Amino acid sequence: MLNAHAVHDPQTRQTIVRLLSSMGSAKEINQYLKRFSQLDAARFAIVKVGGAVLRDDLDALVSSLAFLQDVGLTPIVIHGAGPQLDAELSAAGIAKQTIDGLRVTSPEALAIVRRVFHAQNLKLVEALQASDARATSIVSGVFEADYLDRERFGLVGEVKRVDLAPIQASLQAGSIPVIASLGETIGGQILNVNADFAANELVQVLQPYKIVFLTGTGGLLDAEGKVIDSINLSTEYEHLMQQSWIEGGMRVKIEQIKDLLDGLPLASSVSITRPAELAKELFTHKGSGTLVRR
Ligand code: X2W
Repeated sequence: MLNAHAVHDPQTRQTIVRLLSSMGSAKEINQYLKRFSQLDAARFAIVKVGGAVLRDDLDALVSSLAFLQDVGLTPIVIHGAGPQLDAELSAAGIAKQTIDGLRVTSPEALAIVRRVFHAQNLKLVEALQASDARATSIVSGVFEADYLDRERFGLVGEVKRVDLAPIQASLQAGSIPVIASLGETIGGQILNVNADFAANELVQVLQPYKIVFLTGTGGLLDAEGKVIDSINLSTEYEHLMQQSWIEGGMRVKIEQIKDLLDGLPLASSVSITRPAELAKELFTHKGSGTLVRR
């Protein structure tokens, strides 16, 4: 299934190039459009959106995603809700406890986790629809999970299997699948799944061309706090990991991206950028955030 029928129409293509002309040359934009339009719909892009982006940058997120749909490309969106969960759980008097960055989730907390995930999912879907984009809310039926370690984490899931049916149905209708990172056991118990982990599982199954992490920082930052343009893991990984300025969180992130890319075709790449710069990152050589290749 080709997803980019609109991109094949010369008039649409001209309009797109005009819209993007402030970002790059017509030649390069056309090159990218052509490449993306030749991919199977499910293999174009997986876009991970953190809860902080849903809170702080919803308008830019919605217009960037709607723009992709206008040009005939349908990204798969998976989102978290970390800061919203912090706020709602704290309001309910539930103290935050994390182990290795994962939220220990009691039955009492899970009820709130579910409610918040559903609310955040609907917020994004409704905002997309209000911008005339087609989007489908998917809050269950994708991630079959098992308890990560019930003793330590409580109701936290580790993804065991990904069911693509709901995603494929949405893509076939030309609608952006908007997926919450909730899992369920075979027995039907809902579990809290870290959104980066869930995104990585989706990536392994779908093997997309582009993996995009949308963040507020706009990329990985160097010692001076400037966005690093690109990282070529095959030549730079060892050197980069020896740098003293790479602190813990960033080190983990780079390791995770390396693991992710190791399982993908060489042509696939990871981009970390901010919502407003998504098109620039996808359609120009220069890009906007940090591009990581292997
Ligand atoms: C995460 C799920 C939300 C998430 C949590 O409870 O915070 C676990 O830690 P962001 O905004 O993408 O960080 N789950 C088990 O990952 O959201």
